[in-house]
Amino acid sequence: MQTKLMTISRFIYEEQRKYPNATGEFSDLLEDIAIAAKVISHQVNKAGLLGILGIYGNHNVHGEVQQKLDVFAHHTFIKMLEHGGHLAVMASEESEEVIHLADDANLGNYVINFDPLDGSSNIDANVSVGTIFSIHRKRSKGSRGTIEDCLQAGKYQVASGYIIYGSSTMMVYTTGNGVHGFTLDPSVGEFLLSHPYIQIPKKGKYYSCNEAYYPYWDKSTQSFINYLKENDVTTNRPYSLRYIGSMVADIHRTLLYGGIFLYPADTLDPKKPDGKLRLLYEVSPISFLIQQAGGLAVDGKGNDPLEIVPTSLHQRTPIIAGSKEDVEVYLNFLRDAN
Ligand code: P6P
Repeated sequence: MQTKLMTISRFIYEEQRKYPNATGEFSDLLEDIAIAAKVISHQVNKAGLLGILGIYGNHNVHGEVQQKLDVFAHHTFIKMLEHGGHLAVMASEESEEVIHLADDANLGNYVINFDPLDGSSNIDANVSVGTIFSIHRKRSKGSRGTIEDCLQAGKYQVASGYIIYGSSTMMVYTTGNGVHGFTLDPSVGEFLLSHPYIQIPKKGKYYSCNEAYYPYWDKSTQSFINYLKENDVTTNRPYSLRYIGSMVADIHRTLLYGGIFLYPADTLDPKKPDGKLRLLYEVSPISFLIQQAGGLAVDGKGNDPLEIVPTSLHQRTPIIAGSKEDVEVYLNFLRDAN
């Protein structure tokens, strides 16, 4: 049965009506994100045609070469959000320090941490990339937010989500009342509700990780991966490996098809003792969303990543996330090892 035709604006408004005291500020912020997503989607989808592929030349805070689209997405997000009057401060993967709003910007009560174009090293190969965002309420006293407003534990998020720029552009987000997916209809320029109340399958048949780093992983993670590859039809093994190397794409498939995504700590690699993914704008928002979809998300010690109190904007955290039963098997291996 066709779900009723509902735009993201209508959906956000209907959700807001459930909260009679809502001012509409949060709704407007979500709408601004959807507009920014359309602008970035338009640019990403024509990237190969405009000669804007290729290396921008600068390096971001992690020493990674900035792709032109990375820079475009970063500036677009800031430009589309800073004058809406809903934000007090922002943090971006592409900026070493927090981003204070323009002097003439109206200030609001929310804070956004975002990865403007995750997976961007794949852009030239036309692989799906994505934007990831995490929203908190401002806690500091002053009207202009501070870095402390960005460094809140993930359990205090009021919303998180991603936009995936793939065969179609989708915006998937949660505000703590389930996970909902909207597909962009380019013919009308609207995000339409296509995946209401997404629930991740209890168990999957895919595992998703970069096995090249297997030698660097702890013993329990190595044993878990070996377990998934053993032949045992009673437990639907061996699993299949699906790894795109673009977190939003790997997570989107895991959310819809089930299975488990892992970016463990590379314990033997001094460059990545806490893995590669960043807590504020990758691990926290994705963990919140996976948990809201009925899945499980843990860090390398089996703890809830949403409990971690961040100490720096770009700190990294291992993440193991996906179908509840698959992550529970991982946790059993972790407990058996300790
Ligand atoms: P590796 C992309 O560069 C990214 O930040 C994530 O999107 C992705 O999950 C990960 O890095 C891939 O890292 O080490 O497998 O290349």
